[in-house]
Amino acid sequence: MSSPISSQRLIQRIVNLAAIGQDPAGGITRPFGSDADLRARRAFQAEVEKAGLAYHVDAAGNQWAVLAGADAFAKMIAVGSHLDTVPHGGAYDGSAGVLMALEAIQSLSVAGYRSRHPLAVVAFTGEEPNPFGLSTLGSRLFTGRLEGQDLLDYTDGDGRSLQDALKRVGGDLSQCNTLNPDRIAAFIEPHVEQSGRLDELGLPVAVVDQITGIYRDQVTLTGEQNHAGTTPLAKRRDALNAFGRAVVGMDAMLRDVWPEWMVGTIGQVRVYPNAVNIVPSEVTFTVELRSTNMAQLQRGAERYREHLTDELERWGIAVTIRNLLNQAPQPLSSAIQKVLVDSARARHVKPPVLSSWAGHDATHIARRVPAGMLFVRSLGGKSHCPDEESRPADLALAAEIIYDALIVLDQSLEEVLAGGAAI
Ligand code: HGY
Ligand code: MN
Ligand code: MN
Repeated sequence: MSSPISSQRLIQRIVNLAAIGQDPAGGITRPFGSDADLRARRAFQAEVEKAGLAYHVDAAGNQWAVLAGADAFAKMIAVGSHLDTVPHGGAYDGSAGVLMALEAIQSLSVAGYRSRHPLAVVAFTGEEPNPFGLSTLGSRLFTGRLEGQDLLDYTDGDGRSLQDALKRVGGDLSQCNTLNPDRIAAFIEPHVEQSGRLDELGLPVAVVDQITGIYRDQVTLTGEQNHAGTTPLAKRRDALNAFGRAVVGMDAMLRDVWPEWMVGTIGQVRVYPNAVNIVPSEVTFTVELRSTNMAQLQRGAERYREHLTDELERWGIAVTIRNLLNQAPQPLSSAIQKVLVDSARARHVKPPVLSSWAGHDATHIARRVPAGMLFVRSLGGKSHCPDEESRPADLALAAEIIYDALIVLDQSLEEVLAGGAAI
């Protein structure tokens, strides 16, 4: 199937967006609510308007670019991802998905395709962890997994209000109860793979069958602040020393019990008072576990919690644990997987079906709407780092597959969704 996808336009947009939020310390830092986030949103809006699509922002701050459909009663078919980044992140996570979606829908418009359904590009608000401690914010508000009313008093560590941050990008927590995911009939999230499986297989794209579960805690270890020279080893209650035991204990548990089934990360640490000649009295850190098996995820969480408490309380360290997230793995629509596989095959590519060990907005959308994901090869399997890279030809191919899949969904949505499985 031919298409007017412009690889050059797609790559130029990725390059332009990557210039926003460049961090002098490395990579791109564009968290939700930052000036860089605001600038990226404006740049996306400008591209949407240039492409001739109708633009609006919903109460969750999600940005929508819509190509109108012929049937006034037909539900929308949406494609997209997110524009925010992790600290010191790369140019492809999220952004490439939004821009592949824009390229596909703009190309349908350029080709004069008259769709029955409205076709929409969506850029969800704040997919990555942010200072408010709420990742996948836009998709959770959109699907009612988070209630805007419950978050009106929410602030970040510096006392800035979530409502103010959301209003700055055109949203409003008090209006989120008007959001209605049922006006969407199907959703596809194109995304870079972020791991090295496709690169190792020498394949450009994959179709995703499920998205990992994610469990997150914030842990505080409290010992006692004292003089680094005058406090004998036997009398110390050193919170940082205890933290070291916690790290080694969690790593040993993961390697012994679940080498294939679970990964775990301690990614954020704060030490108090963090001075060269003081025994540290407090360490706060995050623990994250991921598994595609919910029972394993729960067992892993229980085991690390037990280990931490048993091991560290013996050393006179108080352990406080606050759960931040306990998100189940999410299967994706087998009907949409099939459309994506068939569309790839029509372009002479046989995509493998892979599970995602990264989290995505599609997790939340899939709970309400038939949803699928298309992965694009990440070179060297690098992500959440400045070295993230995908080939222009792979990205353009993925945009073509999305282009074709949108036509199939638009023309035969009911049959596709009724057809279900069998890839
Ligand atoms: O953390 C994640 O897996 C995602 O990249 N937000
Ligand atoms: Mn990410
Ligand atoms: Mn992402």
